Parts: sequence; structure tokens; C-alpha cells
Amino acid sequence: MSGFVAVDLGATSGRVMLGVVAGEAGGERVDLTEVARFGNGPLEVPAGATTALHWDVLHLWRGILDGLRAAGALAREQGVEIAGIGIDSWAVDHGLFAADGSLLGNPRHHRDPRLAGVAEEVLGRLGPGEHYAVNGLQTLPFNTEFQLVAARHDAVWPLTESIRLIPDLLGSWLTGVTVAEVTNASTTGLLDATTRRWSQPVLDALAREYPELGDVRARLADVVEPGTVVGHLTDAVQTATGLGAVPVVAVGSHDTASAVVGVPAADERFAYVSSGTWSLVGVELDAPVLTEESRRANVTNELGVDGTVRYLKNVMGLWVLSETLRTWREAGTEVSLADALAAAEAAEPGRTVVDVDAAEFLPPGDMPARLAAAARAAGQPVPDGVGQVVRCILDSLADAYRRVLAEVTRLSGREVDVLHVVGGGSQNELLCRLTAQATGLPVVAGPVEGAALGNVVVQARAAGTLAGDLTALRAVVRRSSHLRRYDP
Ligand code: LRH
Repeated sequence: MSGFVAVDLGATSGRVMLGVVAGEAGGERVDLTEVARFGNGPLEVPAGATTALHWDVLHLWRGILDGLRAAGALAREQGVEIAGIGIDSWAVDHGLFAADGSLLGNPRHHRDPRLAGVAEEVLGRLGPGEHYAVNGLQTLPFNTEFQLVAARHDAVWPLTESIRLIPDLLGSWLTGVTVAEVTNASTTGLLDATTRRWSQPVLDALAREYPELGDVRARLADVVEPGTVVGHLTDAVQTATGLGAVPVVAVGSHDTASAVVGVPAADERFAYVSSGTWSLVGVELDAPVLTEESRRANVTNELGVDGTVRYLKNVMGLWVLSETLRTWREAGTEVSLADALAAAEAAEPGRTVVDVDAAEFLPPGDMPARLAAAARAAGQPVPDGVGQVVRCILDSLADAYRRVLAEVTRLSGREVDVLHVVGGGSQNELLCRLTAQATGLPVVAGPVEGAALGNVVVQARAAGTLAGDLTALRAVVRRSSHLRRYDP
């Protein structure tokens, strides 16, 4: 039997999973086992007179090596041959590498405060309309292109020879080969959403406005599509993990791309919420929507597996809840997630609904205070106590999902019969129920590990273990998952 290792890195944890394809041809399923889990998160580091927010990529690297070793041990026990490894992670963030191949410092976190105001400045120079017509990307303050502009005066910038998004970075350490996987590359702002290649006009415009950037294209690897073999584990990694020369396969390396492959939909009439630290809310299309109306609505065209487009918007997601629990914990009140949700369940419905996508909820910090300020500014009752605060977050998320779905279905013309919620947030029953009520759509919740399943099935197809289009791969996901339905 063939096994595939999915390395799935989220903003709060990284996971290494072994997926074994079992069952007869046409009735296959993936048996997924988590072999390692490690923490992840933003780390504030002093930087001269200020502070900088970073990822601890070496910690992730250690977790991946340990996880690969554990996957190898489990595979041997089960008599499974590991036929591939795929990595997916959150998007936009990247490491800078010197000419000698060394990493120039820890990658910045996209919630880094130095990005405030940069996007507006850049788009003011490039022309937002022209820019969107090419890259089709929603304006988020942290799109890679804005991060690069913010980095152009850094001491390491002139030394930078290679820019690698997180999965490409880790893949290059595993194999010695550097690629730019297309789904994640599409979140940089530098890709043409129609040709699925780096956009020379966009790169030229950036170089014209910001000459200090120099030749950015020379620092980007060539784009590859999911399913491409990147390379094989280096001798050093083989020694460290006890694995052989296993191929590393480009999957939908943007976690949202893999999560949407992992949506157990039966046909194309579906919408999704990929629910984790962020909530990504949208539909899947065959071609980007690059209209001026779409730009004004700030809807994004992220590129997906098999030539698809994820037409979606970012909603602030369960980040607001996890930061709330952290704020209380640091103030000396430990509230478990289960207790928080039980209190929210008992609280008055719809008492306070705020715009959770407002900029003030992006950086780490005191969310209950920010929610109170937002409620006050909107003339709404200020949430008080655990139940009201958590209820306000969930009611506000469900309301944001409703708004975004109305927008993306109208602008794309896609009709939908069902809303699939995948990812960790699919376990939040109250949020699923509120989402069904707010959107008027039946919600199908699960799989929790949508991204890892999407990662595995794309590898398995590349290896010839599975066959077929996305609908066929989704049937495999459906057979592999435990799903729950919530009617409006
Ligand atoms: C979700 C995600 C999202 C991006 C954000 C940076 O994990 O990849 O799609 O916008 O992280």
C-alpha cells in the first residue's frame, strides 16, 4: 500500500500526517493518521528601536524532521511504502536567501505592524485598477509584494538572491531544489491570474516605483503546478529522518488551496468556508473575475489546483476568538474553548454584531477591548462577560460569512446549494449553526483535516495511485471523512 506524508502548517500549529490510500479502485479512501503536531505562532522580537513580528521557521523545520521520522516508523509498522511528501502552509510569508544558499533571518509574520499604510502607498503609485486587472488579488496589507516594498531598506535586502514562500522554502531544504508553487505564488501579487505566470508588467512597475528593489524576478523561482515532483530528499535529510530518497511533490502549497481540494462536494454548486485562524469564504471558478466591480468589492482570485480559481474573501476568522482567550489568560483568567462556547450558546443571540474585518482586529492584542470599542462606535450594546463577548465574535463571523457569500455569488454568477465548512473551525458546532441560519444554506461541516486530505490526494494522483479530476478526488475525500449537516 502507498502512503503519502502531508505536512500542513497552520498559523497556530503544524501537523505531519500519514495518509494511506486504501480500498478498491473507484472506492478508495484515505486513512489519515497524525504523527506529529507542534506549536506555531507569531514571535515578537526586539529590532533596534522597535519590535518585529516573526515566525520561528527553525522550530517548524525541527517539527517536520521529527514528523517525517515518526511517519517513517508508522509506515514500516503498517507495511506501507512512503511514496511522497507534500507541504502546504499559510500564504504570503517568505524567507530571503543569500547567494550561498543561507537563510537571511527568520521570515516576517504578515501581522507585522510595519506593514500599516504600505499597501495604500504602493497601489497609489501602481494604479489599483491596472494592478487588479492583472493579479486579481484582494488588497490585504500583507500581500507579499507589499512586504517586499517594506523590506527594501532592510540590511539584508541587497544580499537577497532568492525569495521563497514558506512551503517552497521548506521544500528547498528537504530536496535542495527551489520552485515557486503556483497556488501560493498567486498570493504574492506578482503573478498574472490569467496566465498563471509571474507578471513582467507588474514586476516592471514595482521596479520603476521602487528602484531599491532591483530585479525581483531574478530572485523568484520558476512557477510549477501542483503535482510536479520538486525533487527527492537530500542525503542529509534521509539520514536525519531514516527515510529513503522519497520524492517531494508540489501540492496546493497554499493551505487554502489544499483545503478547497479537501471540500467533499459532489458537484460545482457549492460554496466553502475554510475555517481556521482565518476564514476563507468563497466559491471555486474556472476563470478569474477581474472586473472593476470585483476589485471594488475587494474579492480575490487565488489560483487553485487543476487550473481552478478560488474566488473568495478573507474573514478575520477564529483568530479573534483565540486572541480573546489569550488576552483573558494573560490577565489571569483561564477560559477553555469548551467553556467559552457553552457560555456563548447560553448568551442572548444577535445582541452585538460588529465588523470583525476592521483593521483593528488584524494585529495581536486585546480583542475584548477592541470589540467593546467597535460596539460603542457602532452604537451597539457593549459585550460584557465571557458569554456575550464570545457570542458577539461568533454572531459577527456568521454575519461576515453571509455578506461575503452574497457578494461572491453575485459577482461570479455562481449558484450554490450548499456551504461546506472545512478545517479546525468545522468542529465549532455553534458557529456552524449560526452560519446556516445567517446564510440560509445547509452547512456540511468537515473534514477537520481538509488541507491535509487535499494535500494527500493531489500527491496520490501524481503518483498514479488515484486518478481523475477534482470531483473524483473529492469523492475520495468524502469517503474518508466524518461529516455533519446543519440545516438553516
Ligand atoms: C490561511 C491563509 C490565508 C491567507 C493567510 C495569510 O491560513 O493561508 O489564505 O490569506 O493565511
